Amino acid sequence: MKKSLIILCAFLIGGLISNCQQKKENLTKIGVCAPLTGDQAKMGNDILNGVKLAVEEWNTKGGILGQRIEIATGDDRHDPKEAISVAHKMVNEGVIGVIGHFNSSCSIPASFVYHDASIPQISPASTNPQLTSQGFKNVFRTCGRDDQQGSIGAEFVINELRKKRIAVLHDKTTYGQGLADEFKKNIGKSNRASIVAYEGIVQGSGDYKAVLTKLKSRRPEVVYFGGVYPEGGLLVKQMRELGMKAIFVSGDGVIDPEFLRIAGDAALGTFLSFGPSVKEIPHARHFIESYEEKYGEIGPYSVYAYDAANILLSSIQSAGSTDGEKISEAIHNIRHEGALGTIQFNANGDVLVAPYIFWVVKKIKTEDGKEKLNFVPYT
Ligand code: ABU
Repeated sequence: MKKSLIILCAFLIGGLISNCQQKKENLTKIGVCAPLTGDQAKMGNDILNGVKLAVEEWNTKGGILGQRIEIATGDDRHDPKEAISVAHKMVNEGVIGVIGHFNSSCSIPASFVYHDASIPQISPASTNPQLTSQGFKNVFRTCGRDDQQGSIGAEFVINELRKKRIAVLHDKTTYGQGLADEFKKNIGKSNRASIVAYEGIVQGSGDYKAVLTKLKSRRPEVVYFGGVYPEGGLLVKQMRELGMKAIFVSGDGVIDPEFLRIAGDAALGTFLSFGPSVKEIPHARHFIESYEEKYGEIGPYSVYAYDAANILLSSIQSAGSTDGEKISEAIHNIRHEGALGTIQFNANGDVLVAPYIFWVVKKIKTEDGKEKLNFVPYT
């Protein structure tokens, strides 16, 4: 009796294991890596939601290569060391492609891990030029680059704002300092404006009044900041508290509703470079309706993540394989008609077209007659 009970248990456990394995074999995993907790979690979760939407749509249509698609998440907390651990976790979990990371300081070190494992990596948001300058055939991005962004920033300050005394601040990260340096380099090419201060701040320190007081003494007309919205919001708020009237100009890392929440009315008149409004892109209608219905307000990089996920999945489909090298080759050859319009990649993995415009913070009237701060395309 005891012996037959043991045999029955072994049979049941064996069956369960085999069933689990079978289920796993019927799954294709893709990774999403970004800061999913902490002060940049808003951007990370915008990216995750963009990928989730694409995956849900593919699964509704039957998945990929006859398998259901599952997302493996990696929270790098915008820490480069954590990003490397997360990348190894992705490899161990058997993902066949990664959408991520958000921060250039995470995407770049993680790219070595994905490269060694031949896993395609598409960042929706990492704009530092180095990411696609390493000769890695498996690395791509759907966003633009900071050499473009720094150059149009300088052009805007000189020719549109017509300001001459420029202070530059950065957050000492790969993205923030890289963008600030590109901007500074391009200001330096002109004889119509000069850099009156160049300083680094510490991410997360919260109190920037000492460095801002130093800047104030140089009487800048513009403060250009390379960094992300938690610090951007505090900087402009503290500038106004110190009575600084200089125009605050920054890039794509700052353009998030969280910046407006942190800065409040101090954000008024701030200029930020980013891509054109997704609401103006005819191809984006389906994305906008589906995203808003499922996840609410669209984040700045949600659509870049949605297109990145669709590019990865379409490339797996066209490669007819989960082999990383074959998928990367398919991504290089793709002409993707996505929510952002047509996306194709050059040999380095950069998009062929990445338009930038400037946005300004204004108060707009809401449907219920109230006023709220918002980003408006600058014309
Ligand atoms: N490009 C905006 C911030 C993300 C990064 O490149 O670090």
